Amino acid sequence: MQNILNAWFVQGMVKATSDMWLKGWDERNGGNVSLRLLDEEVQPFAQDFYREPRTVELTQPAPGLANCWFLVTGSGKFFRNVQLDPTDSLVLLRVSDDGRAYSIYWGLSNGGLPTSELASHFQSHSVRMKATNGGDRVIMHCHATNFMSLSYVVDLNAASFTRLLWEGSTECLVVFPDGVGIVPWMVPGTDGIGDKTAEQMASHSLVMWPFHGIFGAGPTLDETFGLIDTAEKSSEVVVKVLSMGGMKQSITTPELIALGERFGVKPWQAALEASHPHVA
Ligand code: 2HA
Ligand code: ZN
Repeated sequence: MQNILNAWFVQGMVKATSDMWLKGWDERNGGNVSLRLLDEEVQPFAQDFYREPRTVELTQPAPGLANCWFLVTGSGKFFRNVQLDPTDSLVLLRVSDDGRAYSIYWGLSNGGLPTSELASHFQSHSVRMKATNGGDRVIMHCHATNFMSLSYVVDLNAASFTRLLWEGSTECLVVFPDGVGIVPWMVPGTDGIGDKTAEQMASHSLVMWPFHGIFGAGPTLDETFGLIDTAEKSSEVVVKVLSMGGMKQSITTPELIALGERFGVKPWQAALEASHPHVA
């Protein structure tokens, strides 16, 4: 029998959170990650489950996630400490039959609850599961520094912001052809911001929370980390470019179209057509 600490999903979560900490995206208890798991993936570790799982009501029912398993970061836990004590920092939970509650099967060894952003995660999982035919299994939130910096200086318009990031690095259009959605500033940790985030997740794999951070969705921890890393890299380039006085030249619309054709992706039309005020 294998120890759950060696499971690919616990090891993967340790790596993702440690890398995110090292990137400087997750100060203190900033950030949260959830990974949807299949019954056959978790059952081999059932000997490590609590005999009497603790059950907690959801603030908002999630019928679309009934019986789904999730590995989630714990509320108030520091990403820099996940690698030191995964059993305290992470939680393996299962949504109930009726989608109104969840039960804690492993983790949070000193008590506590899953991330305060569970509403945003669950609502986004429901939407992304449908949008990708079950392909997306990860929701990741962090305070990516350059990405959130840009929210103070750009127009908070999803199409023009997407266009700006596509121009900030040639690979961006290929990595996130559906662009970046934006929600208004809202109080975090609420069902309301969860609703708005999930609404954007219907058509974008990335969502900006202005003056706060980013939400990303993807099929694996690696892919979702890479998605956010790519948006953050482009944001860093754009921050440097703006700091040096702005763009003198950039990738053109026909060049963006050619890029999409070469790599077989369909870029978000509104962003292709958008302009942004940053080219000199
Ligand atoms: O978990 O990042 O948005 C702390 C946060 C809240
Ligand atoms: Zn946050």
